Amino acid sequence: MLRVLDAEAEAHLADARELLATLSGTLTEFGASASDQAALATSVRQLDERFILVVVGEFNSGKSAFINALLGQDLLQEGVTPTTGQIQLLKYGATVTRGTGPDGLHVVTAPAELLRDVNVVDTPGTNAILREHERLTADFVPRSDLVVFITAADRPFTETERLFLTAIRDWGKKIVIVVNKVDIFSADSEREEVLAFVRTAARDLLGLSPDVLPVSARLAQRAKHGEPSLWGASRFEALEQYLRDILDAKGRFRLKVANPLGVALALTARYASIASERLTVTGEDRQLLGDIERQLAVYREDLERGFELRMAAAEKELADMEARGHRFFEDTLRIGRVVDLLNRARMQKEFEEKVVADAPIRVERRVTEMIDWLVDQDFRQWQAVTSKLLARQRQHASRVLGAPDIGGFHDSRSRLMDSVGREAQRVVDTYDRRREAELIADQARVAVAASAAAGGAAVGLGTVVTVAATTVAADVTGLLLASLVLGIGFLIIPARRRRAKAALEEKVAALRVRLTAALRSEFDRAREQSGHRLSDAVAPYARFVRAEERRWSEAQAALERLSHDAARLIRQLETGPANQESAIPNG
Ligand SMILES: Nc1nc2c(ncn2[C@@H]2O[C@H](COP(=O)(O)OP(=O)(O)OP(=O)(O)O)[C@@H](O)[C@H]2O)c(=O)[nH]1
Ligand SMILES: [Mg+2]
Repeated sequence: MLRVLDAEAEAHLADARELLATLSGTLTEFGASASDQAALATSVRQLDERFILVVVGEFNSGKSAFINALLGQDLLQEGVTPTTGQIQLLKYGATVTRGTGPDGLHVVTAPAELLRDVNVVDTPGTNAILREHERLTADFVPRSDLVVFITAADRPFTETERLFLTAIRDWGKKIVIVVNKVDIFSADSEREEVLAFVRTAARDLLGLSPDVLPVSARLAQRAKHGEPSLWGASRFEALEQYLRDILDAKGRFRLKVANPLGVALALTARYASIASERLTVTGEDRQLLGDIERQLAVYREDLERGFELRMAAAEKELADMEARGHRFFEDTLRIGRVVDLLNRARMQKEFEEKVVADAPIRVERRVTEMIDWLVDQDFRQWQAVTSKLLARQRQHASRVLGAPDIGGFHDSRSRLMDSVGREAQRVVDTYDRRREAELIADQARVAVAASAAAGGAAVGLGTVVTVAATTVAADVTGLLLASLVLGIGFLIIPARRRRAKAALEEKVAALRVRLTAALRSEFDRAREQSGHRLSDAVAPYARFVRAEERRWSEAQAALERLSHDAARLIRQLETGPANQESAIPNG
């Protein structure tokens, strides 16, 4: 059970426990891996357990020999080849016993003073051949309160040791480096050279300067077993003093509480980086959605401009017809042609041939072109959106390959993108431009005919134009006839001509208004529909991106707060109550 030294220490402990509980909740909420959650839970549980000092380092560096020397007993097997194959937990006992603990660890008990306050753990050495040994050790590190890292003076700081230190440094453990086997040096300068080398390497690797202590475990063992003269050369006195200093009740409290906080720091950093990776993804997704949105806006503008142009072409056909009408009236409505004028049927036929001519067909063709173009534009939009979605999916898929998918984010995201992309692709694949065009054309015809008061029947556009134009012919010729019959033709012909032209202008203008209005409203409707269909298609993806973005930025903020609090608590522990208050005796 962790000894609480005073009220302030108690407060720190309570703060730490609260923070750890909050972090645990946050990790659960964001789907942290089971092993990370277990690591946190273990480190919290450890607050109530005995202090654990773990000895790690490359095989043959003398870890077992170091522990034997420290405890003054030959408890552990030593050897020149990889020797320790299991985690060995050493704890206090009145006699030496060996057995297996409930968690499968080898447990050795011994009557050694140090073991009254501290459990010591010997670990299999790290090296490139026995990966399994290394994993056992790495897995055990989160459970420790203090890590004694042993490197051999004859092979100081090997590559494996560097890699191992890198792997464990994020757990935020206090690490002490021991350079063992310093008895191999014949000159002090050689030893100092190695120590300087190890200090620099450790600082480069850990970003801080851990304590580095030189010892000879072999000489210390011999000193404790009847050759006291070797004690000085073993340099063990300084090491034992160092351990006594940091492992008194205050020191143990500090390290104990700092330990789960270190784990908390490591986990908050890990998940903050996951959150920021998620936010990068959702940020890019949002950019893509913005791209699509902008593209749709440009598309709408293009449609608008294109519509105006195409509408102008249709109107030009009407204007041409009007111009032909003017010429016709100029040529026809004159005194010399009075006899012709009296033949109403002939006049009308001539008007239709010369003025109306192929205007209905041409207008109809223009409108058909317009609709085809509209449908084509719609199709292109689908293609563009689809290819954007597919490209994003490919780009992303290649990046997340093999990365752990915390909370199933990538999984559900790619499933969603898949279905959205597939749906868009399906639209593209089955897009029937002919049919789409016919639908719009039909509706346009109905609209034009209805506005032309043609009884709502779906007559062709050409028919509408024909009807309008021939009504002009009928009206004009009808008026003329009446005047001519009265015998005052020569007086009224110029006036009639003017009126005929005006009537034609009026009719054509009315026709133009009807045509434009009907086509405009049909066009607007088709455009809206196409826009909606496209945005509906990407809507689920957009919703997902918004929700995930919110979720992960909340996670990021929560983790940042927790990390900040953990760092503050660790600082307080370092400078806080344990330094001011009187120590309570060990027990
Ligand atoms: N010269 C010298 N040799 C030592 C010293 N300490 C240990 N050795 C020797 O180094 C070899 C390895 O020692 P161990 O204690 O078995 O090393 P270990 O780190 O536990 O090795 P593994 O269990 O295989 O990981 C043994 O032959 C020890 O006798 C020392 O201080 N000086
Ligand atoms: Mg060993």
